[in-house]
Amino acid sequence: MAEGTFGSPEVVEEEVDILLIGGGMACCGAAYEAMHYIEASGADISIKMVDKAAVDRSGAVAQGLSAINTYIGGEQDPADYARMVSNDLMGITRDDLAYDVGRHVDDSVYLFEEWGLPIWKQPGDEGKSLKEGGMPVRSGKWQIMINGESYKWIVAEAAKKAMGSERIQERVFIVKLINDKNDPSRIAGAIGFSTRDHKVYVYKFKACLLAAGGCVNIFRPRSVGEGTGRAWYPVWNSGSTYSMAAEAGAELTMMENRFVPARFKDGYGPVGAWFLLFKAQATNAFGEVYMQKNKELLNDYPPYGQAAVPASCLRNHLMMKEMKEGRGPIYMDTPTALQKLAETMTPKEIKHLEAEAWEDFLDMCIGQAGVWAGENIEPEKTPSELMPTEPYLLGSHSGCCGIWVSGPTDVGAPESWSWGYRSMTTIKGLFTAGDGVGASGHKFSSGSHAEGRICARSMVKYVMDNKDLAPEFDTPVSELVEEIYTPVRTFLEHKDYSTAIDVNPNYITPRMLQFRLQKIMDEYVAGVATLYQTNEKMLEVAEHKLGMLKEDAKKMRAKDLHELLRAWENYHRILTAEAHMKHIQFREESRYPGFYYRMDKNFVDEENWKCFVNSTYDKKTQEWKCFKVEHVDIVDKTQLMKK
Ligand code: SFD
Ligand code: AMP
Repeated sequence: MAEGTFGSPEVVEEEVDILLIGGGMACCGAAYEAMHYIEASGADISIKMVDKAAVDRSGAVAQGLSAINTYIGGEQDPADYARMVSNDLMGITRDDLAYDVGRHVDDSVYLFEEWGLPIWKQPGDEGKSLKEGGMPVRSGKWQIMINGESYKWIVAEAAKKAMGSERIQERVFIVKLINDKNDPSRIAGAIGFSTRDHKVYVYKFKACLLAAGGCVNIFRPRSVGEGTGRAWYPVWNSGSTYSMAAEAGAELTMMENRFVPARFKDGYGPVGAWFLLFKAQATNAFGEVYMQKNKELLNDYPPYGQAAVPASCLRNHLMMKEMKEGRGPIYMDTPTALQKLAETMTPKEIKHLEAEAWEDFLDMCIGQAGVWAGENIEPEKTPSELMPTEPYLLGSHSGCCGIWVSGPTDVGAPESWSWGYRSMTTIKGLFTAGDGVGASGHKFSSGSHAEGRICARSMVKYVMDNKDLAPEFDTPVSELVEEIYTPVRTFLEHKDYSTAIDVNPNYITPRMLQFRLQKIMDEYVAGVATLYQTNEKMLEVAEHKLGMLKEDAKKMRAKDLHELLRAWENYHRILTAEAHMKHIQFREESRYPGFYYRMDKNFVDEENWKCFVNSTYDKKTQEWKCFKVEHVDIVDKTQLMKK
């Protein structure tokens, strides 16, 4: 085949047994574990990993992290963990999935330490690994502190060593999954393009792990103008997981859920270490602690408001009252927290403490340290502003949107929650993990890795059970290539119509289209513009405008490979945004006050809506179907919370 050109890419076709889409925490976990199982099985199973970026620094952990947020340890058990997850997500989670993560997650943390990740230890236990019984420094009940600037590098290295570099393909963006010609409910392949060379890659496989992270940048971000590009969650994760799964016919769940993190303003610095490790308090502009001042608001939301730690959305809800009633800005009172801790410290220890305050951000969110430096903020002297950010869609952090997957069979879950292979979606051969799995949040980095490992086992078993399977594509490759390169053709065909390359009646730039998507979501689907409020009528407008945006999206141009990437990211974002909007429309209550409010149904309705909302998408008719699925508590919640 001749070398590709911009208008005419080379098409590379490959066949493997298992494809891992994504190179983040979940896929790195899967890569490591799969190689063990493949070797142990003695079977000849081929596997490949494909990431749109470079695995060493891709995904949410790209900048590093300063805590591992899920480590069970000896003090509590997986059932406690499932209780916490459920409470934080207002009661609607899959206990079977959370419990399963809970009983596997510590093994991932042991591996991280074995691979060289420095984990803080209690005095006297410095030389002892967690596995040997070393006691970690816990910031909170579930979280442990790490020196994690190189966290992703370390986890990626283990995946690379296990797989071998020849099985890892970087800088290939997967655009579409391909269903099987003989069974539309089975997956047969995926297609994507290189973001460096003029090549389209087509993979045929028996099983696939789709773990391409959550969705960022569907809402207009708070950071605009000179701040554009800053976000809390990784900007590269653009809803590929949810949109590609939906187009393949997989059932989604809880797509109405979102995460609106309270963050240090402008730099998006996470707050966990400040609340939990440094014991700081957040206040309104007058120094009043809103968690105390407004605590009666929690009585509107039993039992989730009554827990020892009220749900994350409710903590936002209490903060937003102050903002709405004009008592902002909101501050993290860093000086008081550091002064209190310093009371019993030597000057050297105080210096160390102040260094840790900076390192928290230098390890995980460098931009926030930049904001501090740029604004002359010394955290021991100056409080920092907090702000609820624009919404993010994710299934692994403090949110739970995602794909409906098959759960474990040994924990007493309803039979309908399990269809044979753990972590398989409702499409045969298509698995997911991490941000991809719906209705089970709070897995974080470690739980996502563990879930990837769980998937690896299932996928190897699936491939071995389906040795004779011969996948066939339901669409000719030439048609798919043509579709993927449409933005390039549009550009080449029309570029000379005008003298300004960005101004042309025949096409729209991906950048402009993204602004339109963000404006629609921000103004009608409960973004920051309306303080996270929407209603039935606003959603109707959003529905109409998103429909028109979908039409115009076909006119996106790509003047180079970078824009081709941006165009398809936008396509994934639009479908994800549409799913989010449809689910909010369907759920006639406000399940997550502080994350979003349907002002026409501004209450939690336990009687009618303590259920999952699932959906399917028909890519031919472009229609969504939302429906209720019964929720069942598997872990006893009556003894919830106060402990
Ligand atoms: O401070 C395609 N997270 C935290 N977890 C913790 O354990 N501790 C913390 O301290 C955490 N905090 C935190 C966290 C994240 C971020 C961004 C910040 C702070 C600033 C959460 C975890 O990082 C998160 O839960 C996991 O990483 C989720 O894992 P996973 O595998 O589901 O997603 P990923 O790691 O982002 O990887 C996605 C991969 O997909 C690739 N990709 N590849 C091919 N084709 C496509 N179309 C693709 N689209 C995406 C990506 O390149 C990437 O490799 S704190 O806030 O609490
Ligand atoms: P964050 O930095 O907000 O992403 O949070 C990191 C971890 O700390 C997550 O497990 C959160 O659930 C937890 N967390 C953050 N803020 C609080 C808080 N005020 N109280 C209890 N847990 C918190």
